[in-house]
Amino acid sequence: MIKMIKMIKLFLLFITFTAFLITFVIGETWLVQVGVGGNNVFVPANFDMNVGDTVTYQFVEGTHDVIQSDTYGTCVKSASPNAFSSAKEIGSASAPPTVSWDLSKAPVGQIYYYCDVEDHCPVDKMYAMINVLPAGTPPKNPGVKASQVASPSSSTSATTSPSTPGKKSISSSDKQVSAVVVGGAILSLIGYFLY
Ligand SMILES: [Cu+2]
Repeated sequence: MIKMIKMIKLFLLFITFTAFLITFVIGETWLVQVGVGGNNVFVPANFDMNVGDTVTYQFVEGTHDVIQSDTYGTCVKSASPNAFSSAKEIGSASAPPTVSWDLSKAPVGQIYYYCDVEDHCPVDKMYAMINVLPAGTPPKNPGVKASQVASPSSSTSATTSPSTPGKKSISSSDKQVSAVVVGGAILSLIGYFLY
């Protein structure tokens, strides 16, 4: 009977630690599509995420880039020495190039960026923002999770519906999850022996 209770305790500890690690160690990856429908746009142009998350830009049409700015709607590169800027990417609906912006060290607050190709920013208002929330704060205006979007080869239009369940990419994210499960198990065992 005592063994049974210990087993249940161990299981609960395992669940707790795993949930904790998933929430705070693995950041989410958010997808922003660039040039959707041949327009000079970032989609979505405004969303909430948490500290530790990453944003992946998928260039689906036209030629664009991603340049960080210091204020919203300005077409001038940020003065920060670590300001983010991507190369100019040529969009493709069937095999879109992607650029990832690691915001794992971004402070809580708003991050602004724009496209500096031709007059996309001043004329077509090709600028956008990300609202970075503290870890654990649920986003009120969540973006599109990269894992929710079907792979480009299986989608028929350039505008992929965010609600499409899509295929999960079996790659580094799954390895990360298994690492977390192993970590959770180790921590649970430590907890088990401490009791
Ligand atoms: Cu552009």
